Amino acid sequence: MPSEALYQRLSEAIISGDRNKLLAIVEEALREGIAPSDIIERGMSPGMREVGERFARYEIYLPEMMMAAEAWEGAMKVLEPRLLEAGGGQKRVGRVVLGTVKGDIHSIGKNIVGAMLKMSGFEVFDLGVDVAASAFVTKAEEFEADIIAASALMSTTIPQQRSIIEHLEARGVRQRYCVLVGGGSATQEWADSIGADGYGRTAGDAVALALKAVGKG
Ligand code: B12
Repeated sequence: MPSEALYQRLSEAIISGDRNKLLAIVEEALREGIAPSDIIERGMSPGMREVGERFARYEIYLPEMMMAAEAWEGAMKVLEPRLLEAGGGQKRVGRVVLGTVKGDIHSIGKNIVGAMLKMSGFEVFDLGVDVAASAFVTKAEEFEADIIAASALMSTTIPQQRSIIEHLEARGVRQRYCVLVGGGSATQEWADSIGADGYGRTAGDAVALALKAVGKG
């Protein structure tokens, strides 16, 4: 079956929140030789975007959005090890502290960014979700990170990305770290306005920016 049709079916399975169906299509796509990153970015992500749009139009509600997220997480149990395998044997290129900002529990995009960074040879310390700005900074110092990567999906939580930069400035260590921002609410303009070092629309962008930050891009 051509890949486009498979991407379409992956997207539909996310929209319907059907975990078993999604898993079956993911297995099929892997058998067809489609790369795990394409299954995620070209198949599942457009489905999840559509879920968000339907939620915003009140066509679906929180339970449907949760089912879509659960289906996604089920598929990632199969896909994440494959992603890491694809990058196997990479030399350690740098260290990243990653998290979703305070007040925000969206983890899916952050987890993909983490998996893709690991696949590209980064050591990643994932702080999880709902992470205080100060915790990003404390962990970056402890972990001797090169990069702080912060995800924010809501208009109410995006100011937390600026707080991270303010905390770095207050501790006099702003220049020591490359700060990358992303997630549904972030834009390039936003990143520029808060003095971040980079904005990425996709996990692929996150990797490209991170490699550039450690002089490997
Ligand atoms: C799934 C989902 C949920 C799930 C999350 C499950 C989980 N484990 O993550 C659940 C059901 C729990 C949920 C809850 C809520 N949600 Co919600 N959710 C979504 C949805 C549909 C998809 C998000 C997602 O996973 N997308 C797929 C991933 C792959 O995309 P992504 O996160 O954008 O990440 C990619 C890029 O942005 C980038 N990236 C991400 N992070 C980073 C970081 C860096 C450094 C870089 C460089 C790049 C990068 O790379 C990723 C891969 O390409 C979005 C809609 C949307 N379009 O975003 C709404 C959405 C984010 N949610 C929304 C809302 C309102 C809520 C709730 C408040 C609902 C409620 N009434 O309770 C709660 C929030 C609770 C909280 N305090 O956080 C709104 C936010 C509105 C706004 N603009 O402020 C949205 C936009 C829906 C909408 N259109 O209204 N949600």
